[in-house]
Amino acid sequence: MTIVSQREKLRKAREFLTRPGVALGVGAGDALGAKLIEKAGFDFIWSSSLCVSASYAVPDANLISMSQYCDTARGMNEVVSIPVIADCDTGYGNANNVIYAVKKFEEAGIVGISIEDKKFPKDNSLLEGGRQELAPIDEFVGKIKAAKDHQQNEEFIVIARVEALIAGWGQEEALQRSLRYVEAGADCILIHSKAKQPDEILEFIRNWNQPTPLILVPTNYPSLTLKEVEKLKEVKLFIYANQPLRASVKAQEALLEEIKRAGGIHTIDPMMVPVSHIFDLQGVPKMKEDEKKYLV
Ligand code: SPV
Ligand code: MG
Repeated sequence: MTIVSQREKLRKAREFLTRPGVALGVGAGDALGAKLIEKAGFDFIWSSSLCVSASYAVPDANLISMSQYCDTARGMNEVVSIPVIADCDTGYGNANNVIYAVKKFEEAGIVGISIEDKKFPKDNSLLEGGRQELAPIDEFVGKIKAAKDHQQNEEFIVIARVEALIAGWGQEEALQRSLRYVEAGADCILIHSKAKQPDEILEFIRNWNQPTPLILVPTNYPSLTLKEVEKLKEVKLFIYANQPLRASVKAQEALLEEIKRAGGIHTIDPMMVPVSHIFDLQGVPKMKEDEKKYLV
């Protein structure tokens, strides 16, 4: 990895919001996952609350602490040269918690945070029967202002994530909330939907006649392709939030089943990468070069 400064990452991330086209991010739950995403050529890492909490095998419901999320995001940032945007749920409490989170995530080299307008503790937005209670608008406006007033780097991005469609409160509510959050200083609006088709998202976008960029997370409506999103000039970031996590669980379950079935590990080579591949991902070649220079 070439070492890229936080300043350069911030600059790159800001560019995503203004340059033509759509920047593509993928969700990670740890540093190794982040590295794979960078290697595959994506534009940025989404430090996903779902993926990070899944790495602890606990529900995505604010059970682990802000420090655990932040340390994980820091670990990702340390091994990639593309920007890391952190999913900070509702900001881990009230506006005081948001102020502290901004300080800690900025110190960790993160280029931006997303906070969502649900009540703390939140439930995952895609959870069937999950608690999708929205916070009062003014309370969330306070959080956005608190974040913007306390960021140290001018380019740091504060994303207001609107959960009105997730909560079933409708387009009007989603639009009204988004406008208030933009007024409060949000740099982008992440408009989330759990509908199985992109219709409600497309309706929202049609009504969005603001210069503030939109962000989409198409997990539940995968029929919306990048090609189609590129035609929607309002959308600047597109996030595949959890697909590598789900693929790796599937791969690991299949492998474990095969080991049990075969009564040994003699059949599973085609299901794995060689250990040398893991060494490469860990940066062993660079360590060996360093050893030649510095070990006597
Ligand atoms: C995440 O990746 O943690 C997200 C997206 O917040 S979602 O799981 O769709 O809520
Ligand atoms: Mg999340």
